[in-house]
Parts: sequence; structure tokens; C-alpha cells
Amino acid sequence: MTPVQAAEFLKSRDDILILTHRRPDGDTIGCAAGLCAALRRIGKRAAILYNEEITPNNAHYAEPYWTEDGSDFTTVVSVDVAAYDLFPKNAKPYVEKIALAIDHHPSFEEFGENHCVYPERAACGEIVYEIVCAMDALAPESALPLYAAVSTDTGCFVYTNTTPNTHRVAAALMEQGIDYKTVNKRHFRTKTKKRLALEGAMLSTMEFFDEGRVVVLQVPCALMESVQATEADAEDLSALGGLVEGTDCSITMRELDAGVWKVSVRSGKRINATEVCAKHGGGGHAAAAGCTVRGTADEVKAMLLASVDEVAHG
Ligand SMILES: [Mn+2]
Repeated sequence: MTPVQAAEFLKSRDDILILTHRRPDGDTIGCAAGLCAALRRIGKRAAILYNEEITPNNAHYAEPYWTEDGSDFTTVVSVDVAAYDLFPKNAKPYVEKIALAIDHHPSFEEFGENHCVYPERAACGEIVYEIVCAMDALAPESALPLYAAVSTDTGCFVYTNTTPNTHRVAAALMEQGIDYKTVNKRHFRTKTKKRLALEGAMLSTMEFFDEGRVVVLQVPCALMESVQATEADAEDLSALGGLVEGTDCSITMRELDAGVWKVSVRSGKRINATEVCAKHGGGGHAAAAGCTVRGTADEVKAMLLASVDEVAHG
């Protein structure tokens, strides 16, 4: 479906429930809030299914739209969700009923009756923006969360996924008179003391491989505990390794539970991050992908380095 067709489809429905992904980021929450506001603006009954992993940084975008129980909604829409595994537990009963999946991940698993999926878009927010415009429902209540969606998924318009379209969409959203300065300050120019302590520890223990081109950073449970960091403090830590000069592949290992590691791979042209993560049952984009791997820190590191080597050298 094109965004125009998706807009027509949504206009033909009512009672719309919006699903977001686990460990929700600015894109999935911003898309959900932006779409929900637009649907209500054109007179639809719409809500976002509550996501228990919401972080304080993004909570206020979705707060006006949460519902704990989606059972009396007839049309289910997912935003920024690439895979079945990525739905929160409370969303599972609705996954089979998805009428429209809106996403921008190349690894999108093709669930749902209809898809509006554009992998060349940096943020799902760019697609939702087009849908909202096609519904003739763009207003500040949609523009603010959509700006958060687009800006956070591009690291404030500096990640390699950023395109001229990203900037055009952001400009159009800014022209709605939204308080984008506060969004930028909150997401890109503010770090908690705990966050800075985490970054300090990660940088002081990072390791280099493959002639310095591959960097591995670790966030074991013990580190999270020692600085008493919350989920919000640990958001997007995977961007840190890419800052190191001379590297083109950064592997960030975050221990979620004893021996269970969420691995994020960020890479340049030499290495396809999705190919690396696919070897461990994960997926994502060419330059940014993730997977979950079990083992000791050393085992997981060795597995990932071997996979990077295979992808880089065939
Ligand atoms: Mn996204």
C-alpha cells in the first residue's frame, strides 16, 4: 500500500488500535501518537495499546492515547514493528488481527492484511507523516510526536540513514509551530549523570579488533546495577561505539538477564549489520541491526566477531 492508499484504508475504518514494539523508542511511540492524534482529529475512535516498557523520555507523547484493553477495537495497526517477536506480551492477542502494518525495516516479516513498508525511509515517522497528510489531518498534536520519531531515529539528522526527504518531512513538521527546541534538548542535549557514568565505564573497557576497525562495548547487568541505571539511562547506547575514529563497525552487548545479551551492530559500507545479526536470528537495517545472543560475555563476543569476519571477508 502507498501512504495515500493507507490513508484511504484508515478513513474507511473506525475503532483503531495502534500497536508499538517492545523496548519502545521515539519512532514507534512518536508514530503511534502522531497517527492516533490524526485519527481522532478526523473523528475516529483510536487508541494506543499500553506498552509497559515505555520510558519517561517518550511517555508524554503517548499518554493521552493509551488504552489498557484493546478488545473492543476492530482495526489493528502496527507502527515501526518489523517482527512478531518484537510485539509486547499484551499485544500478542491482537497480532493476528493486524489490518495494516506500517514500517521501514528491510527485515519486515510481512505480517498483517496490508503493508505500508518503505525501507528507504530513515524513520517510520516519515511514512506516518505522509499518511497523516493524505488524511488531511496534520496539526501540531501529530507534528510534535512525528518530529520526535524522525529526529530520534536519525540521531538528530546525523545517522547515515538521513536523506533529503527526512529533512523535508522535519521542516514541514517544524512549520506546524511545534516546540521542537524542547524535543531536541530533551533527546539530544541532555544526559543523566547515570547515563554519563554508563558511557564512561563502557568507553574505559571497550576493545578493538580487526586492525582497530571493529569496536566492542559491553553493558553487563553488574554495570547497570553499580550505577543504579534505569532503562531510560540505557537508551541508544549503541550509538556510542560509532564515535571512535577509525572504526566502521561497533558491537554493543547489553546484558538483559544473566547470560542473555541484546546485541546491537552499527556499521559502515564494509559490513552489512543485518547479515551479521541474521546469523543470530536478528535483523534490522544494513547500517544498524540487532539480535539476542546467549552465553558468557566472552562467548557472545567471540560469536559476534566471527560473524562480522564472515560477513566482511566472505
Ligand atoms: Mn524506526
